[in-house]
Amino acid sequence: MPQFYVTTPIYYVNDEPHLGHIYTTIAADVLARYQRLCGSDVFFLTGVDEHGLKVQQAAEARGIEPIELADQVVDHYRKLWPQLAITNNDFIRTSEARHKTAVQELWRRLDAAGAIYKDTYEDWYCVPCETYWTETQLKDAGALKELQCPDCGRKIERVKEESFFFRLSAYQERLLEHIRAHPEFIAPVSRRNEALRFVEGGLRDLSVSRTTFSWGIHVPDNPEHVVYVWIDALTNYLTALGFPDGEDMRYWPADVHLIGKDILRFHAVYWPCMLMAAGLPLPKRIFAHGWWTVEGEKMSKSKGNVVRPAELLNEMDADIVRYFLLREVPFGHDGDFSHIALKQRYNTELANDVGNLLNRSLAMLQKYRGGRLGVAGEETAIDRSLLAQVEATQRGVEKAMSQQAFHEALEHINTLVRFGNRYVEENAPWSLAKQGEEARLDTVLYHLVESLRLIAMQLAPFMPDKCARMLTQIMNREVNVDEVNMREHGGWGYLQSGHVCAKPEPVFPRME
Ligand code: ME8
Repeated sequence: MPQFYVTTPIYYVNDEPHLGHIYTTIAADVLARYQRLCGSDVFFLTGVDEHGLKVQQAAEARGIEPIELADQVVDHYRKLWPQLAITNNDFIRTSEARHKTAVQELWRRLDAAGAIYKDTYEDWYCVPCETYWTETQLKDAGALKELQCPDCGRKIERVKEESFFFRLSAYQERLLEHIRAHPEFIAPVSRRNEALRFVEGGLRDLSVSRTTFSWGIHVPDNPEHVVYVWIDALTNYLTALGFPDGEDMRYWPADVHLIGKDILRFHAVYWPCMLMAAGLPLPKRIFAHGWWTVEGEKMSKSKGNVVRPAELLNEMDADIVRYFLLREVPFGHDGDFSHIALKQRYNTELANDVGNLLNRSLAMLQKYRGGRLGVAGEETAIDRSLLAQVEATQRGVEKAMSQQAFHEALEHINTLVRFGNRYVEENAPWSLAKQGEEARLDTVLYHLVESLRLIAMQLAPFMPDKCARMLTQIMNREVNVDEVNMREHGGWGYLQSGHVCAKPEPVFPRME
């Protein structure tokens, strides 16, 4: 059975879940569900990043211990994911014992490979980004005078301490070769170019330990030094598989790390170099998605416009959020979240197109045949076109999903849905009924219902609950989408003549 390992970033526990967090996690869930549908053995990982100065400071500001803050935020994540129909196989917390084992083991390997050395560090540090900056980098970014972080614009601070360093510079050439030889390694292309430019600009050894705070994992046999939070965080992708010798290590290397564009450098530069140093295979792909604005504005706490998932879920079904986020914006681009756009997408593509096709098809089947499918007779040109369209959709979706082009997958499905509605108009089953063309009527109704079944299957990774309801009406029994799979159910002709469908019930009522 093919294996598929997909990950999300692990989210900092200094903030409650927001739109950005659910975006990556929903995308990862759709990939995981799609791969399961296609028969892969899937490992889907998400979790939280609990260590580092940023979390320590957030806890101090609340007058609690970092672990208490983490426990609170973890609770929210654990409650949220099922509400969004997220089917992660594991949820990692970096405060867990298994993670300490993995981080320290990775450290030992880096050390044994000669990739770690001790030196003194004096530089600038951005706490919100947990990123170091040299004076040259600040000067180049025009940020030296104001002492602002070139990435986030917030205040940076001077740090001077003894530190362990990772010989990042030693892996520069190998990394360049790897990126050049594997065009699919970093996506989309704009991010691949960005990573290439960064590496070509020269890699500087990376400070990978801190002595000025304690909230983290200490360096093996060296309790004064805490492992740099990004080294700690990135290792989570191995921890969950039981690194170093757990059975689930068979899922490594990851098929895709989904991340946001702001954390590209850590995943596309630091992480591969660490893995090379440790003698581990590199992930097959790193996909960096874009950022959402909200009603045209940057999302920020100070503006008070942060989209909180709990509020969204009060207003609408999780499936609608899932559909909108992956349909509205090509994955990899920035986009804008607006209630008007969401309502428009929903009403046109789901209520009008999918909902209408389902309702009218099942309603006609009820009206003319009491819900019972007849024998599909001789095929005409338009039937063959519909079948060709079904097959083209399945192929198109497969290709799009292999590239994380969710919006394209959905466009393929929507094209088929629109074709289905045209098929209804052109065949006018109501006229066939009136004229007593019984055989043709049976053929047309069969084609409609069988297409709908396959449409629901293709849409199921995106909208598991809505599609379960579609399939339940079509199959006339409770359908668990997790048990549906392409091999058994993905071919045309699964529905047999004589099968009785349920009465239609609206799955996509119009949004007012
Ligand atoms: O970066 N639109 O955690 P994090 C889209 N702990 N995505 C957004 C967004 C927006 N407006 N705002 C934030 C971390 N994000 C680290 C990761 S992984 C080993 C460690 C995304 O909680 C952002 O791009 O700050 C990032 O991918 C994710 O939220 C997590 O951010």
